[in-house]
Amino acid sequence: SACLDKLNMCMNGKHQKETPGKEGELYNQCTPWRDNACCTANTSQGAHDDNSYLYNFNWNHCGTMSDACKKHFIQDTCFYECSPHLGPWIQEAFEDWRKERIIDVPLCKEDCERWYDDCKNDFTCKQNWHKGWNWSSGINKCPDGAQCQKWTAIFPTAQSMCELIWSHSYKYTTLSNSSGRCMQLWFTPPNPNRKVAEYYLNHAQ
Ligand code: FOL
Repeated sequence: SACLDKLNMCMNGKHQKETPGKEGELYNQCTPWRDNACCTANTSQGAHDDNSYLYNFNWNHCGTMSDACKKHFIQDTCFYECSPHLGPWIQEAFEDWRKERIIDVPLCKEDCERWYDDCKNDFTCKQNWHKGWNWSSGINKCPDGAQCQKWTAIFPTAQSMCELIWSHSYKYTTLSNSSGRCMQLWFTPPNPNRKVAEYYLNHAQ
């Protein structure tokens, strides 16, 4: 394979492109990545759909997810699928549906706190949304024994949500957007995350 540029690469997940590059028409919340993206236009569209073809994932597994909450999951999907600057946190995954995953990406406090705040009146039945669902209908439903509960009963803190929901894709930090030491889900171009990746690449984690 080509020489690996850890500051500009795509993870070998399920939908990411092989190499990052310009995309003319990314959809809605994914548009900030269009200058340099690991997602295609189709993937960016899918990021906005309920039960989308990406993972058939059902956000509404405990009643309809609020729009305020859902917008953060859409942004997380854009970040996960489109980011070309995750190199320092990419590791081998031992799952059937992807070869690589991200671990402990330092997430800016603002992004995690607002995400939690906008979801705290919603409901869910599980802490880890990667594993253990009932897929018998084709989309994920709560498995036997997992009751729908208030968000705050499942995730007592913003940190628990950000770290546990995608099995430690993210690490909670108390760093703010302006620190240049944490990754932002929400930004206006140019993508501020390249410099953050550069920093962590040069500083042992
Ligand atoms: N966002 C972030 N930030 N990190 C991620 O790792 C991530 N992953 C997804 C979406 N956004 C993300 C993908 N989500 C299954 C469930 C969720 C999912 C992908 C796949 C799923 O099929 N779960 C099965 C187990 C599959 C297996 O591990 O073999 C299950 O038991 O529910």
